[in-house]
Amino acid sequence: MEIPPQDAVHMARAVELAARGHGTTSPNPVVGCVVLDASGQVAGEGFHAYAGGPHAEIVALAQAGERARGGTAYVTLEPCDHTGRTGPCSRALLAAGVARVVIAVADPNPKAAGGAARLRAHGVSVTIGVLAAEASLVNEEWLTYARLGRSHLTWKFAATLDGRSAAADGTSKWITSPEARADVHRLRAASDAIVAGIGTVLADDPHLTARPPGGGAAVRPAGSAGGGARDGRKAGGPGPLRVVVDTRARTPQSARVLDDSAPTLVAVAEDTDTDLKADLLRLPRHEDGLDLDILLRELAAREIVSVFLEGGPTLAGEFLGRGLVDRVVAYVAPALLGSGRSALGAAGVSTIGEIHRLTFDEISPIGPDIRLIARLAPNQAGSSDVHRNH
Ligand code: AOF
Ligand code: ZN
Repeated sequence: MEIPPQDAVHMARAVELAARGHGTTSPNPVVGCVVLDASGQVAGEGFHAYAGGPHAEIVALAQAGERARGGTAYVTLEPCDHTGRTGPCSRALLAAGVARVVIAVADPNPKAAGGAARLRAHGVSVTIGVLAAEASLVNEEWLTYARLGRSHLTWKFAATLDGRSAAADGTSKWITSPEARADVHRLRAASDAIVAGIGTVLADDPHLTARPPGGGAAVRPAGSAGGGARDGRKAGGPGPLRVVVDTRARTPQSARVLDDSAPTLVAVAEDTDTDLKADLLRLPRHEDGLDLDILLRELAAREIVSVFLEGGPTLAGEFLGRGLVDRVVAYVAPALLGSGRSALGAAGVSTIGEIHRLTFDEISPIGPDIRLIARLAPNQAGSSDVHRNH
């Protein structure tokens, strides 16, 4: 079948609309929709803004009204066929009399999938796969969560040009600029959880809260064309969940991460004996630490779609070595140390053939520093047809 050239134009607009939901839709996907009338004029646009709110298709159809009849709908994710928090979009598209539906990515959520089949069964012409790569990138976090049944993980670090995150004596304050640190707070605010290891908690006593300048612009790094400044995820809520990876429960009761500014989970080994007063998540052991794959599955079960991993190098190396890092955000300062701790600890590489290769998505100046965003090869951590259990 010949794909009309305007399909790419309208789907690109739908991807742009989807990006407006970044940081606020969790645990739902970001989705955008454009509806054309029968003559090919844009009649309605919409995006999904928050879980429980109307789906993108419903917003666009409401704007189009009667003009949708005989028209075409472009959607970045297959229309749902289920009644969840809201009703099925497949039926809404049928009721509106839309003649053609163009979809970028099929819905991996088994509860909601089936919209394309229902539309076809009712005589609607359905095209799937237009701008699938772009639509996958914009919805990367949710697709990882829905396909693999684990949270999507972004590892962030700050380092000197020679890749060091602390000086020889362990001091590490302010390697990067205030602008870079403000940017980190924006990325934290757009995440569902912030994870750190016990080493970082003992060394730095961080709050691990999101304190974005101006109170909460959730801006996502990659593929975020048109991603706008919106209120932070779960606006008005307590902010991202804080998670400490702490096999032997060494978190001091007085640690800032246990204050009441946001909820906190302390992940400890199943067999750790402790009287720490905190929400404990008991996990099986794996080698010297915890089973991090199970950690990300447990977080997904709590509807944590996106995880922001900060500190320290040992924990980052373990996640990377287990194939659990999806995206890397590096803040690199124009400074040199020559000695001191490197940003990344052992990551399962003993010979050059085992190197972790990434591709750069974005290179941007942030104040005097640069921010590099890179990703691991897609689906390196698992097969794309593993479905999440709801
Ligand atoms: C969205 N927004 O625009 C579309 C979605 O709980 P519900 O009723 O909001 O349904 C959520 C599921 O619906 C979601 O996991 C996805 O599979 C499907 N499509 N979801 O949140 C949208 N089109
Ligand atoms: Zn829907």
